Amino acid sequence: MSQQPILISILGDQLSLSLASLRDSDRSKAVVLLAEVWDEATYVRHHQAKIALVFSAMRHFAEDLRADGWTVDYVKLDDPANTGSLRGEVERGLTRHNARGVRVTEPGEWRLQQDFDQWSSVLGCLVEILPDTRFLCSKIQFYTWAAARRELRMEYFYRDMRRQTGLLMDGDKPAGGKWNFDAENRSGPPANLIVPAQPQFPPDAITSEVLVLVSARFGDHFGSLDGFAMPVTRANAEAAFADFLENRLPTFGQYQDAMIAGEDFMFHANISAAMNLGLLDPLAVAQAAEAEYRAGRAPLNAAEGFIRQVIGWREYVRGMYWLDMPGMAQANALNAQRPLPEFYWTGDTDMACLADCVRTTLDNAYAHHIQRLMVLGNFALLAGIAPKQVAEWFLVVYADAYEWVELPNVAGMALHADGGRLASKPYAASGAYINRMSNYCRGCRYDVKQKVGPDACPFNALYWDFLARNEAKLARNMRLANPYATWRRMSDEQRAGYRDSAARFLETIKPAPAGWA
Ligand code: DLZ
Ligand code: SF4
Repeated sequence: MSQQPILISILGDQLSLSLASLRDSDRSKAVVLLAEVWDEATYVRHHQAKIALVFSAMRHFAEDLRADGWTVDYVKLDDPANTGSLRGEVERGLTRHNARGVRVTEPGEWRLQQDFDQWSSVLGCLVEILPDTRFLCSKIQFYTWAAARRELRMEYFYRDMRRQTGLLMDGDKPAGGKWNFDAENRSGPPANLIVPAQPQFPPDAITSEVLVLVSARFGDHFGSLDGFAMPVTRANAEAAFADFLENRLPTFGQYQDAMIAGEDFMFHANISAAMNLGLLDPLAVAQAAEAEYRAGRAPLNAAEGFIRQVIGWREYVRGMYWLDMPGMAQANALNAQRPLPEFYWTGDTDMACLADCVRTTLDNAYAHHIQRLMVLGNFALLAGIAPKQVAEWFLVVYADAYEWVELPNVAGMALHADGGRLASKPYAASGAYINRMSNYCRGCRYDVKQKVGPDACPFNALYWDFLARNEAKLARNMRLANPYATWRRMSDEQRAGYRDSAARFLETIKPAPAGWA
């Protein structure tokens, strides 16, 4: 290279050839740096499969970049000179390539944004930070949307995104005459439901090498690498998504909220890990889902439900994250202080629903939406587990979890720690909900129909205990008017029975030992 090159530093979840920092650069005057670093692999003790996925996808992406004509410098974790930090690797890269400056795309997490903001002064060179254009709504657009409103509900944001993208629009009207078909996404699972198998992507040579590395260096982290078969390239991810469109999208809408013991993926697309890494483009997947509906191969409630998650909820939580950080990480509106139970790490509990949700999390670094929200999240909400501990757990255990998406979902949606900024009411539910939406209760030692006592489903007493404990904060919420009216109609004895049963159950929960996460 005749003149000093620019160093383009790409993070492990920025694996898109259309990335802003690449799109604006000249291949002949740039070196792309990808670095596996100890700091990113351990700032929380990520699930082993999550680390394997990120490293393998990074190594495959380096190959894609080279094939696309880029000069790539790839630093492996076990390179003896590896400093262990992103900043350290960028500093070494600048010297190695005699580069004149650094170009990056903004990171997905606030802690890294703080770090990037110092790079220019610390490294003593020009550091250009470009917006992440893989999101459909820029931060500025979201801040402008938020500034004009008192209540920041996803539904109105989603409608704007539908209008902006033209997805599922007939002129200026929503397809089918309604914006949201959520009410048609709530069937429980019938006994004979057949769920198609997930596509598998067995390890190639690159992934096999990564699995050996992760097992040697992170073998004491949560989770298993057995049967690792996640998509690690764009081609894999596109094949996984095509399989979803063909085999599961038509049924996805109806059973979006259903759970069956041992059916770890149900009809879900299971593309969030690949999409959050950058292997799939959100707009393209939403357009493909619409095309299935327009071609008559998928019903509207399925296509709309899927598109709402991708262009509505996903973009909305990302906007809320940047709007509310760093406060979001500290929020604890319900003053929940209980430590995280040990069974979140081991799955060792008699509650069949929770045991199965932790098991799939250990096995797959995945649980589907309703398992996360209405079993794992709901229990943490009702039991009053400290939001920071719950958030850290979710960030550790799921392959798709980066703080921009995980924290608003946990602190805002699941735990109501933000006092209702994201969700108009807490997603609190008793055992009856889990029984309606799953077959878990049939295999449980607790009885979902019993209200109190040692054999009653713990969710039942915990539900009323939660409402009673938080009455001063929640009773004025119109959406909780019915449950609070029921609570007040109960006899003193009934109320005391629930509270006593909940207290006895909570006493039996063993907290996780310090240092798990
Ligand atoms: C999650 C992750 C892991 C495990 N390892 C790396 C790494 O070694 N190098 C890297 O650039 N990125 C890694 N990542 C992804 C980052 O943590 C992610 O970019 C930030 O959390 C921002 O979303
Ligand atoms: Fe879960 Fe209660 Fe059903 Fe057991 S009875 S599976 S604890 S909801």
